[in-house]
Amino acid sequence: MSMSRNFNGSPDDIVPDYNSATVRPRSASSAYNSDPQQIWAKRAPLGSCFRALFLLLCYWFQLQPPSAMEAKHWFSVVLLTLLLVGLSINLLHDSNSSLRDLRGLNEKNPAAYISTSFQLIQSMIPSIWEGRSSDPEVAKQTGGRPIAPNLATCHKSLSDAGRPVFCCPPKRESEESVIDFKFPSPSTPKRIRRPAHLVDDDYLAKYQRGVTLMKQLDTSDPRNFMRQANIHCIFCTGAYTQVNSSHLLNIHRSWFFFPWHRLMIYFHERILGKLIGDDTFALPYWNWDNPPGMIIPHYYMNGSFVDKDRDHAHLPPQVADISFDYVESGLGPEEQIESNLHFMYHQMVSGAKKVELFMGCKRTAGEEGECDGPGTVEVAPHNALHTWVGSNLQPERENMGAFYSAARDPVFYAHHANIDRLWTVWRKLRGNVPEIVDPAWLDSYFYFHDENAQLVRIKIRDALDMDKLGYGYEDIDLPWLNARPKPSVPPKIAKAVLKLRELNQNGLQSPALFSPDFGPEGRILDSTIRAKVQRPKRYRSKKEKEEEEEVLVVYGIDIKRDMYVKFDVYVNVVDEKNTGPEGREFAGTFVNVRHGVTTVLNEGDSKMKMKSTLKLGISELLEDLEADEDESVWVTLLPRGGTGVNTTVDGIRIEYMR
Ligand SMILES: [Cu+2]
Repeated sequence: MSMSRNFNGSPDDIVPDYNSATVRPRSASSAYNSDPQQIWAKRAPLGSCFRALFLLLCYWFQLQPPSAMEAKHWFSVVLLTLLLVGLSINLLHDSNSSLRDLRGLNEKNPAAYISTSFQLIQSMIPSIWEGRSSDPEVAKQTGGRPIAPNLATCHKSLSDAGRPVFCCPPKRESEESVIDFKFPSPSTPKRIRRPAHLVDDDYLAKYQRGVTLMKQLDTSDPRNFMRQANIHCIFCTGAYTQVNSSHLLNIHRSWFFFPWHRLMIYFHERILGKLIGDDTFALPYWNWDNPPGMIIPHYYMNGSFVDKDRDHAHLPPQVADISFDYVESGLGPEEQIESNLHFMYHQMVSGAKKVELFMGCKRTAGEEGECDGPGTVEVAPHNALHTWVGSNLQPERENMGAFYSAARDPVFYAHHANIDRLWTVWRKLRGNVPEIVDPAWLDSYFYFHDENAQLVRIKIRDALDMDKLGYGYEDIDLPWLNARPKPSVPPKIAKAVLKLRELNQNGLQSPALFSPDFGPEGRILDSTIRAKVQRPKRYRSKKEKEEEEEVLVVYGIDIKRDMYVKFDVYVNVVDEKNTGPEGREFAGTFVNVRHGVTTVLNEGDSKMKMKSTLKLGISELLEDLEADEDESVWVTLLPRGGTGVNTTVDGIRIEYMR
């Protein structure tokens, strides 16, 4: 489907320049490293083939001086040369032990040398072939085009009960004029976002007036509060199809999560500033990762900040449970705060050592580029807190607890300001290195209305520099930075207990232990699942561990109904029921928030149901549990609050991520 609309007065110049771009990923450090040469090299580390060729030819000439060689020998040499040169072009990776062995053999044992050479060449061919064609994961990593919404396609939605839900703008945005985003002038004062628990009354009066004015705008004005809220509904339910595709566009559970939400609240903030005539106005952030900020900020109980659809048991002074289990944690305020800090450490530090683990999976255009794999912070606190705030009396836990209605609660914007801030904190912790340099991400673009109600097109690459965007965050302590959890049971004792339990599998007392591949039907998460998972590598050096994070992959997560789903994952845990994020055995969590609505497809559209993948970085955890030289680990999946009944999991495995 193509877009027909005016863009700066000149038609047709929207789609071509962004969508015809050939994508040549070039990252060297990112987890999305998609350079085909590197991927193949990883699969078949061959070393310098030129060197092999040289050694091989030298030996050939040693055996048979050129003068004594017949024509067919020359022919073989030329053939061999061509073959090796061809391979070398694709495979310039220098560190191959086979080749080192080859050189050694050259001096000691000529016969073994020749046979090894040919084995090496033989071994190259199938592995290169496989690398190119048979592994869908590899094929996926090598391609991918940027994503963009087709504004002419907004779909209707229906609630679970079949009641229509209107998220689409009253008039198609494809009929509006569009301009490209321009950074604000560097001379305009920077907007500094402050923690919500520290803002003063004057500021609040201003902010409150902004929200009131926004709510008073007519719904024909895209800056109207409900229209703002509906942007989130549109992008979380897949209400737009993608440009040049009949596939729906979603921004959650992938690498679009952080930048898209940044942009959404960025324009929201500027609109508020415009309405109150203050170009320094900045949103507050709900500082739920810091003890004094771990309650819903008090002012959300007043005036236009009120939303009656919140869980009344969670209003101030209740301490937030940032890894909400759908049932009350039963922890006192002090214990809850401590648990939250350990959980933050896990989501921001030990579980987020590689880009994909934090940012989410690589989603690119079309059905073929689809993925479903959220990053640590998106899963929780983000998802968990959405649900924790939403009303337990509403069918879909509206407002905050369902994506379609979440942004109707003013606290949404402070929640997302903190999410956005944590992105910058994580970035800073890793030295402000660009996290993703893949054009499929950088050149993806979205549309928002700016403070003048003008539709603006903006690329992800323009959403990465806060200074240029003209806003920033007031610094605040990161009390979770040193909250590294400790094993809840001394590791040696834990391992002895687990071994004993395994031996007594048939005994009445012992919980069943499954093989980590749960079969094509998967396993229902209606009760605790335990599996013994093999570790492909042991005895890794410190350097190897730094370069390659060990990742526990819970794959094939199939959520059969639109429900809140939460399960926690533990490694080598003895008593999971009494171990939370404060225990080092806690390896992470999976949380699904309700969407709240079903999108009604336009004719000819395709909707793909995809299973989700949870990736958990466990290198540091394994060290702390003294398990990093073990050949296997015991993994426990613990469904929370009865939320796993409609969910199956296909299995668990361990991978390594660069
Ligand atoms: Cu969202």
